[in-house]
Formats: sequence, structure tokens, C-alpha cells
Amino acid sequence: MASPKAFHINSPFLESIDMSKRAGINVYLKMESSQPSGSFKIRGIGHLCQKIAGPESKGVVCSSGGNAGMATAYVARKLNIPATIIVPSSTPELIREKLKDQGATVRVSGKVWDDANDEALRLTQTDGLTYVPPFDHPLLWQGHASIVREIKASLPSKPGAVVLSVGGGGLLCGVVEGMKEVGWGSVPILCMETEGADCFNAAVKAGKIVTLPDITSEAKCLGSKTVCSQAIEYIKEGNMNIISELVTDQQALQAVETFLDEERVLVELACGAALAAVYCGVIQRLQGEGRLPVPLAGPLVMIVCGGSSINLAQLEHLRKVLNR
Ligand code: PLV
Repeated sequence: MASPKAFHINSPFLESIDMSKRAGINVYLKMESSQPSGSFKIRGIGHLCQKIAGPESKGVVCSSGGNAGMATAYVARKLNIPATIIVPSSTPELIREKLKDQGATVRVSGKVWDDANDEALRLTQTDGLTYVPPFDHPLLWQGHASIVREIKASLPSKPGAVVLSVGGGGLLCGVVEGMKEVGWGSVPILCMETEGADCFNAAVKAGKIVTLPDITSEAKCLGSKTVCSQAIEYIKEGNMNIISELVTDQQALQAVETFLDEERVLVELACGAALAAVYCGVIQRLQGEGRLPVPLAGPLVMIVCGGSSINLAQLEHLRKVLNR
């Protein structure tokens, strides 16, 4: 049987002259901000829902900082099944409205994503809803791996490094799978988080899963208190060159603003964390420390993960909260 049509698009892959000038090497942008749901999440969630949420499903329930919910609501609408999205109170009103516009039922539970997830799991028991996890499931990673296949089809040579943001680690696991599949196992992956939403960095430092006491970063879509265990397994296996780095919320915000100014695209703080790797000189610093080769063996690929929790008013709000 032919596989069902995917929900995601083959996203634009653009060379950035401005970023290349800054990084001193060719930089390419994989524009996941162009996906129908506003972020890469639709790749994995589309794939997962096609596999586990058939027409007989009573509906899907997803716990989300926002973007996994957007992907779930979009896919459920296309599959003609009801979607319930549980968000924490830290998820901005802006995205709650967008979720409703996608036809989803939105409920607020707890302060951070982990609280919302407890409620989503409860609803699978009480209401028989199909659980859609935002980052911790092999089917999600399989779906996200399509990003790497698309990049491979567009790039003449191996990248020198791939940069991405880490929340719960689903994007990272998908990119690792994809890179193994296309023979890019030796290409370094630079994982970016913000201080205060740094569950992966904390786990890498500790050599084991760590649960953060709280999420203090404004990058709420990176705000899982615990990273998925597979992400740490890749570190323990030691076969891939995975580097974990942090930036401040202020640096992520500055990256969002510079990206808007230079590339004319508005993304979330969660995505700004990855962009800050170039704008705040993290790449050069790592090269100086001998942790990335000089020069890189190929172009730098930035996964512009996107995000729908942003507009000009939200940008203004973040500027105020972060004193910029
Ligand atoms: N956001 C998840 C988890 O939130 C969500 O529910 O939407 N960039 C953007 C724009 C994101 O929305 C996310 C995840 C990430 C990056 C990180 O992806 P992950 O979780 O697969 O590492 C709490």
C-alpha cells in the first residue's frame, strides 16, 4: 500500500549571506518556520498520528508548550478527529487562540509543560484519548528525520556542523537518526538551549538524566524539566559528536531580532537559541576551544525550528520582561 501523504512540506533551504559573513563560512537555513503548523513538529507528529490515530480514535490529546499542540491540532483537523491540547499557564494567550482557531479544545493545567503532561496522561485514562507526546517517541523521531533527508538532497557536500535547539530532545533524536541514515554520523551537532530551560545540558554534565527544579527561561517551548532518555543514550554511546551549549534569554532574543532584521522572518525565542550560535559567536568560541574544527569541513546548517508563539506584541513583551 502506498504510504499516506505527509502533512509537512519540503521546507525551503536557503543560503544566508549575512550569517555566512558573520560565521566566516557558508551558512544554510532549513526553514522549518515555513511548515503549515509553524514549526518542525508537524513532521514527527504527522507521522505518529498517521500510525496511531486512525479514524476509530476518540481523539488525540497532546501536552505542549505550544508548537507540538499546533502540529497536533493541524493534523487532527486534516484527519477529521478531535484534538485536545493541554498547555501550562506559561504558554502565551496568543498561541492558545491559534490552537482554538485550528479547531482544538484547549485546557490550561499547571505552571510548566511537565504539569500539563500529567493532565494529558490522565485524560488518556479517563476519556480514552490517544496520547500524542511532544518529543519522546520513536515515531516522532522517525518523522523528524525527514529534515535530514531533505537537507542531503539539497546540499552538494556533507555539512561542517548542524545547529539545532533542544527542548525535550525530540528534534535532536530525529536529526541523529536522519544523520546516521544518510551517512553523516561524523558531522558535529551543536545543541542549543537557554539558561533556565537547560535540561539537556544539565544531563550531559551529570552523565545521566536530571530533572530541573523549575523552568526560569522565557523560552517556554524549550521548557521541559527532563530531557528524553534517548538523547542521553546518544551521548553515552559516544558515536556522534554532540555538543551542548547554552545562551541567555537576552542572547536568544537578540538573535530573534537580528534574524527578523536580516532574514525578514520572525521566530520564537526557542529558535533564537539556535540562531544565537552564529549571532553570539558560539561557533567561533568552540573553534577557539578546539571543540569544532577550523575550518569546518563543510557549510554550517542551521535548523530554523520556527514557532508560533510570537508576534510583534509578544516580541515587545519579551523585550520588557528581559530588560532590553
Ligand atoms: N516545543 C515543545 C515542547 O515544549 C512543544 O510542546 O511545542 N523549537 C520549537 C519552536 C519548539 O516548539 C520546540 C519544542 C523545540 C524547538 C525543541 O524541540 P524538542 O522538544 O523536540 O527538543 C515544552
